[in-house]
Amino acid sequence: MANTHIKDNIYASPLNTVEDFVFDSAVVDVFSDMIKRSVPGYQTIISTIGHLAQVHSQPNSTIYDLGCSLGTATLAMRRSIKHENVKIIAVDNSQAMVDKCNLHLQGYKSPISTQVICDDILNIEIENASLVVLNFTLQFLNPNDRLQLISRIYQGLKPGGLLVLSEKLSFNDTTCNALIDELHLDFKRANGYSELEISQKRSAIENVMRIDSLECHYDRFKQAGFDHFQQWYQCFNFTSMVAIK
Ligand code: GEK
Repeated sequence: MANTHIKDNIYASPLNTVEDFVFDSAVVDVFSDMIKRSVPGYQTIISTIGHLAQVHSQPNSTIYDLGCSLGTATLAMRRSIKHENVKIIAVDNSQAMVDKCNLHLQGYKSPISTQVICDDILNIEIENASLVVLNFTLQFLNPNDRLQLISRIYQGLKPGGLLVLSEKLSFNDTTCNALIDELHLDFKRANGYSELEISQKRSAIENVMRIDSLECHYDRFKQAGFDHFQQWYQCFNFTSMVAIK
């Protein structure tokens, strides 16, 4: 597998103008390093998604990994599923991600049919799903499109089916928000990111990634039709929630 562990130094040198963040080939090359050094608990969340797939996938159903990037969650699920006739559909709208995801998946043998689609997740029909994963993807959608996506996921889930939604959070209390945000920045500093890298990345991503509060996510789950939902993980301002149909 080529180029998977290249160090992220995209924002290490001063830039004249910091453009909006895009998931292009430069990001794809360092993505594995970037996400591990930026998202506290990423590995725990990935392995728990694998475990949830083992326990909650249903025979003769489809699993969706929406915003699959390099396919890390897909791989974790594929390794764990023991049921008959389960297929995985992984979707990302970055062609560079999809190409690398395909390479990544080809590196591991599996009897589970896996389709990687390059498209906007808003265009994907969700049907006969026992598990849908949105692992740090919803935050990149236009806020006006989020409810309709979660509603379509609810409609497409089988009874007992699960949605796993991982997101960066904002907090309504500005004092707490500032403290927890600083804890996250200290996590990035401890992982070797400089002040320049942190501030240039922040400028690049602020128009692209618009984060919601936990209350907003819970309201949206309710509006979409879910009666059962709960955070199962939080570290600083990063959470993973589960909603059950
Ligand atoms: C992981 N889930 O490693 N349609 C399809 N893909 C999209 C869209 C969209 N509208 N918007 C963004 N993306 C992964 C990590 S990364 C999270 C997910 C992060 C894709 C985008 O191209 C990128 O690959 C992914 O969503 C978000 O478990 O970088 O913080």
